[in-house]
Amino acid sequence: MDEPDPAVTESSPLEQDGTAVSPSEMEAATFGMGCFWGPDARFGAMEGVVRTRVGYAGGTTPTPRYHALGDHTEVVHVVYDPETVTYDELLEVCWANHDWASRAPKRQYRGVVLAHDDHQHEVATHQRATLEERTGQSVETAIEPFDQLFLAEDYHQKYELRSTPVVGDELAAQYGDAFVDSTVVARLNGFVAGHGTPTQRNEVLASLDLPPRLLEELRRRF
Ligand code: MHO
Repeated sequence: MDEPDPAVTESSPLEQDGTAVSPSEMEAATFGMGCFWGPDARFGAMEGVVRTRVGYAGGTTPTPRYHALGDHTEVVHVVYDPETVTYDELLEVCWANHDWASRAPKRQYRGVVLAHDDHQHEVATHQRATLEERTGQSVETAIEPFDQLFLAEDYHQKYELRSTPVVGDELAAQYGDAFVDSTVVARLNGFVAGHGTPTQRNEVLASLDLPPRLLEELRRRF
């Protein structure tokens, strides 16, 4: 599969002020940070992130699956609005949330920044150098050009939310195919994992058109 087109969002994502963001203004970022469930939730809760997906990348094996990864690595693929969140900020989150100082025993879990363009490559290289200077430790995380993303199986997408009792199944049913790509679902996935602020949570909950009982259940999980 080719790199997912950032234009394939479930609908025009809304900014805080309610103005729609044009998909053409979106950018994508891809990081390998160990098991992809955690990063999916962490980035999903961030303002400016409009979509998260987990998948396999960074290798050459033609059609990786979870149980036949070949030389690929688990990654999170993030689509974001650069006017709200910068690549620099996403990268900071990447360094802060994976073990960049060690080489993972399995390639499946290696740390890798897959740069989508020269700018991302430069920013990542610069941040890596700064990190090494600041800590005196050498960074084992690789910086490589992004090639393509192979979408992971459905049960890995928004794993934290999907595995939350009752609400996971109900939301998956409510959203259907939009579950994986939805901005709101990405946020909820982050919130059930403990990310986000009370203000963010309330805003998202207030925007949801869901049965009151489901809203109440969700609220209990944050
Ligand atoms: N097997 C590990 C990681 C899963 S991850 C999608 C676990 O169950 O926590 O590689």
